[in-house]
Amino acid sequence: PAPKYRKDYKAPGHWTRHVTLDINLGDGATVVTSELDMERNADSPGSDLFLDGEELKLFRVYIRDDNGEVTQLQEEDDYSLNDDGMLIKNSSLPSGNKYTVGTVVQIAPKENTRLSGLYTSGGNFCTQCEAEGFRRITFAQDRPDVMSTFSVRLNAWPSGDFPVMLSNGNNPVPPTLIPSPPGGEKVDKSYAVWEDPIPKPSYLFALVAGDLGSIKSTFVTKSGRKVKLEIFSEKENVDQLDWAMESLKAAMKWDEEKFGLEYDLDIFNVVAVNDFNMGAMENKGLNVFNTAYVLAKPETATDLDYERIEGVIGHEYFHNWTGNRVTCRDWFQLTLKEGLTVFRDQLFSGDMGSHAAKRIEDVRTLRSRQFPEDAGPLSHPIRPESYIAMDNFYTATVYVKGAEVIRMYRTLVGEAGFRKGMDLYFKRHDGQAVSCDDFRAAMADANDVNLDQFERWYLQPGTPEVSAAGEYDAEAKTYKLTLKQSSKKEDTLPFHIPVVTGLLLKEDGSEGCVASRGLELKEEEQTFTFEDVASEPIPSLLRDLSAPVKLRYKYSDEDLAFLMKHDTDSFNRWEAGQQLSTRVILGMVEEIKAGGEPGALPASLIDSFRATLLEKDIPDKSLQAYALRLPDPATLAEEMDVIDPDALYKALKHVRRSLADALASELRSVYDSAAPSGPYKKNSAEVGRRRLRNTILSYLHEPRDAAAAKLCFDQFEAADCMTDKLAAVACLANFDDAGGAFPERAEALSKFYNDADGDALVLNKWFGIQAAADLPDLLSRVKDLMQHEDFTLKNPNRLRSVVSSFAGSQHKFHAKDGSGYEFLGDMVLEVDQLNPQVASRLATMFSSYRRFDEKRQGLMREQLARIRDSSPSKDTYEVATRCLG
Ligand code: HT7
Ligand code: ZN
Repeated sequence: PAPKYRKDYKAPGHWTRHVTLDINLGDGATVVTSELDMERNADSPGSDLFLDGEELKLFRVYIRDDNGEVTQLQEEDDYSLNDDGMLIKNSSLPSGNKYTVGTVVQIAPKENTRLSGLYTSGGNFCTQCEAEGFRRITFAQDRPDVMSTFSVRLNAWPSGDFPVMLSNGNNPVPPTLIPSPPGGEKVDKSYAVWEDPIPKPSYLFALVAGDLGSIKSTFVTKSGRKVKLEIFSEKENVDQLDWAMESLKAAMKWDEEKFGLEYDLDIFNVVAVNDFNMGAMENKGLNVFNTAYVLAKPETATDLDYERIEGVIGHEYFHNWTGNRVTCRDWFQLTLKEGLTVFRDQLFSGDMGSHAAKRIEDVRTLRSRQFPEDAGPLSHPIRPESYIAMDNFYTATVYVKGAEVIRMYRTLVGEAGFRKGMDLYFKRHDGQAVSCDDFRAAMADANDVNLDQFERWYLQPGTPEVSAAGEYDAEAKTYKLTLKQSSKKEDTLPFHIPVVTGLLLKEDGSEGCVASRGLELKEEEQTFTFEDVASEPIPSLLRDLSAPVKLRYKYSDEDLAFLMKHDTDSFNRWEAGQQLSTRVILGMVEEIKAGGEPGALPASLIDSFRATLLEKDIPDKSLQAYALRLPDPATLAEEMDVIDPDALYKALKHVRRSLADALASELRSVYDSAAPSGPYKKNSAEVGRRRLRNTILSYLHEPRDAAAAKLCFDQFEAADCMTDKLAAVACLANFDDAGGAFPERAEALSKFYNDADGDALVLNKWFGIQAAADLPDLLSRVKDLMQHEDFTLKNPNRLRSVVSSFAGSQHKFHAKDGSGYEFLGDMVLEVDQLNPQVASRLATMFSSYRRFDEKRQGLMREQLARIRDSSPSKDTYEVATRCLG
């Protein structure tokens, strides 16, 4: 398959101004009649017309000129077909400026296992059109720079199976029975009409039809318009929709208050479906969601699930302006909408809860997912230069680093300046398909600043490193800070990096920060001077992680302990603790690699953990919990020259166990004092309390002895919500029950399964904790799990709950004999037959192979080559070949 290049962008020779669809959803095949009202692009007269189309059975193609005259087109004479679509010769098109192209095609939604285009989930019809799914429904200009209004008529039979028929926009005709002809055969058919008056690209088209339950509400916009809100799910789950509705209303209000952005239609619908490749989709006025990001009740959803639902509901809603009204010129610009919308959802979640906790969570994701991606063969700039399968570019880099880039604009121009930039962006580009350069220009022009160099964040991949060194002049009372930037990627030009820096006086940390400045590092090396610094400071650098870079500064252990205690930036207080534990863990990794056994933990680490554990004045218990968590394996692995998964596993286990032993009584007493004192509540204080207590439970279960098993089982039995229940059973899953030991494990897992009572999302958790358990024979247990009657490869959530959980838990995946790799290779090949998008994503789990020892590299490369050589889908082929380089 041939790649597409960003540099080759060309506007189309024709524009589709309006799309009329008539879709027959029957028991058998689905027939789609479409009419595209076209207008020639005056800039490229005489162009042929290309319509994308894939796996469509074509019945006929016709043209209607602007006098209403219809001509049937003939293959070869008038048009040609290939696997990608249809090329209609200019000579077969009317010479006038405007004309209509009609096609009639047949598709097979029930056989659609790719979950792209129109497919069925649980007997209901639904669509997923981003990035290139619309072409699997009908022939069309399936490219984001072609924006059209839509009229959709849905016809369905038998009518009783389709009480719900939805599409984008307004609904002049809700589901209505088609009258049978007098005296004729009874027609048990119904239809509905939807009109979307706001031009949109085809990737935002959606339809949903079937038998669903719903909850309803309304939202009155700031200008007084009443919007009808409705959230749909399978009928048995409607009791789990309230939180999504509450989150939606909060998001609508927040966007009005923070960005002045008001919803523009009279209807906003959300539908939850069980079979979905990603998290959710922002189709205009009809968001479609993976059930995992909608359904919640305390008995089945954890606090983290609730937070994710709030964030994703917000994210998809915010796309209405950042993505839908102003969309992408081409798919290379994906971060224009995704980076910006992730940033907006991060701000929203911070405003709804705690900014510091949210920032820590987001930085953990950046470091554990994006930094490794940027260090491996799939590394790409946030605005990629080429792709084979666009679906492969919904990456941590485009989304998460993209959001960091947007955050840097705000750091550089300030909150008010950022709002001015956003206002100008909407003023200039509402209704347009634009580029990342247009966004940057709006930010620069609104604030009268030069952001030319800032473009390098869009052009250059890789995680820059910033090293810092400071010098205090006691006589002059100045502090000179020298910052240097570098990159592991060759030919990288200096980035424009905001380095927010605070200074804390060593002698009297209690005075807090004496100076805080937003430094702008633009050269390879720059020195910044702080005046009037009374005594020697310790710098607090890159506050709140003001840029997606790796910072190097030679802090002593005492400096870090000082910052943990005194830094006025709560993110950097957490960061200092992470650095301290990273240092200890990596030191142990070296000892283990050198053939030794890991030694005792330094007293400084135990003391700082004790201090954090016993700290009484942390109002936000989530922050306290995060400060007690060790850096995750993926983040630690990033700091190793050659990743040694066995040594890393051993070191981490040793540190966790040593902390559990050294602080046993303190951990237990804080665990006990954090026990629930009343009925379940979902407020931030209670969420923080549960988070802290369950973080402590994960230490307390480390001895893996009878007492620890009992403690976990007691929590499991007493739990009044999924958060506490899952935390307990996840710990129990780690107890090795070989030979009948620890019967609590099987008992809890069996009870958990029975309590699930078939709830798909709870069963995903049940599969997930077992597939990620810390057990020696994990792979064979995973293979057994896949024989379970509730396991299926066809549902992406279920598949990931086993396969991705196993591979993501690292240690057994990287077993030296290559068994984990062979398992993943087999899975990729099998799933690729069903769903290439999901398979190629699984294949990316091999992408860090170059970071491992020769033997593991060879074993992973073998699997990648096996995948590449097995004629896989273009999605999976692209991942395998890019990994192999
Ligand atoms: N914009 C949406 C992306 C998405 C997607 C992409 C490819 C294949 C399937 C997909 N489902 C959703 C989701 C978002 O980022 O908001
Ligand atoms: Zn998005």
